[in-house]
Amino acid sequence: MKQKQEDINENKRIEKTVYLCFSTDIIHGGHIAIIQRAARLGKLLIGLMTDEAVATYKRFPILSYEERRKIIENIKGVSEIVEQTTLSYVPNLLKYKPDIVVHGDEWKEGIQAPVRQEVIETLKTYGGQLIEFPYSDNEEYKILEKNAVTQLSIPDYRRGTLKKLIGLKPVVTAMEAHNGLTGLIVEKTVVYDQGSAKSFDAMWISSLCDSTSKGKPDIELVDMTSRFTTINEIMEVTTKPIILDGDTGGLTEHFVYTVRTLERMGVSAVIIEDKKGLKRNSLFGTEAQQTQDSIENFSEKIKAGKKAQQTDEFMIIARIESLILKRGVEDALKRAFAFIKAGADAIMIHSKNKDPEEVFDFCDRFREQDKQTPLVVVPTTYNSVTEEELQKHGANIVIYANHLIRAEFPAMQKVAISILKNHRSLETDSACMPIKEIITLIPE
Ligand code: SPV
Ligand code: MG
Repeated sequence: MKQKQEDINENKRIEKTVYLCFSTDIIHGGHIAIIQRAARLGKLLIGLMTDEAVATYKRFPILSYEERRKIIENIKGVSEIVEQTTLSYVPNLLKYKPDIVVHGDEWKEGIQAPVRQEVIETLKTYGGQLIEFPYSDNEEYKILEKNAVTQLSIPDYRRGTLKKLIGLKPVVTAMEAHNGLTGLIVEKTVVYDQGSAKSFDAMWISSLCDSTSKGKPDIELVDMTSRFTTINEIMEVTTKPIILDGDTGGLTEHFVYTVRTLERMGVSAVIIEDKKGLKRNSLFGTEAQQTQDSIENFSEKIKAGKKAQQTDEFMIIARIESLILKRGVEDALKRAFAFIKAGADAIMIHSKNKDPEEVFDFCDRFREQDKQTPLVVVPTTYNSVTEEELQKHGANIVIYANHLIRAEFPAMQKVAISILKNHRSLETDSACMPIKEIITLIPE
């Protein structure tokens, strides 16, 4: 009789489907314990987050989806693995209708709370159940995660993450950073909206912002040694891939050294623009005297850089200034194909028009002939365009080139003015972040 009851229980157990989402790439005892507990409730379906989903909400995964899948499918108790492509569980819950969703109870608070709420509401629609296990705050596991972050900042790992992201995401976004603090903002800012997460994928070390933060004009006056110091400062406290605005690249004889240094540092890409002589910021357009380099000279510079390059992951990106200098889309296309022939890994097309039409035109015509080479765009002046629209026209990387410094300057100036006017700081206190908050930004 006892045997029979156990059989019935066993059958009931098998009937239930249990869903457990996994995003981690460091599998430890805590994960095994939760898998075992979940498996006791029924047939265990693991929703394994894709690399893109993990990279967007947490950090770049050290182990790829495939590697993680191989490990998890061999853990006792796991019946099946399915892809979870978003932070939100909803698409998978509606698709697989698991009877039970299992999670640690730590997600009741903080960034995951809206994701949890969505799970509860979706389960309600078909009579599913959420089971939460008490979360154990194990110090050892926290150290493992810290070590993973350290590993991500190692040059040999960091360098390749840009190429990987281009392969993973429909569009890669980069935000400018000009010091450790702005680097931390790019690294850590995440926005959660309806169960999805969005953060910047990469950092742009702008010549304009690096120069401006030093109170200098953007004319290649801040030398490479100083630019390397800025990069280093940012790298020390962040892990996301770095794209350097390399201005004109300087003399070809100098550029080859720059390439090697950047690779050694773990920078992912350098973008050099096809200008020569005294470089002025592109947003001056034709108001400033600027000279475009010849296709031949610039191609030679690219070729030399590619020859000097030691790793496969580093990218040399050619930036075309034809639209800035009002030479038209035809000239820009001619240059793009010549620079790719010279070895450029991607093309950046720049424009200072208010609307994106000429950039769209360039991208569409470029994509008619080349479906592969990544395209980079910088929508500073044509800023009503969305990332999705740019992506539809074939753009792969969208750079927000100068926004943090432009936000910083007026905010600081306003505070300075208020203190001068009031002879005290009380009136401006609400415009300043409390010290308690600002220190939470800084890693220990
Ligand atoms: C920079 O950010 O320094 C750039 C982009 O080169 S732009 O300022 O638009 O020329
Ligand atoms: Mg620049």
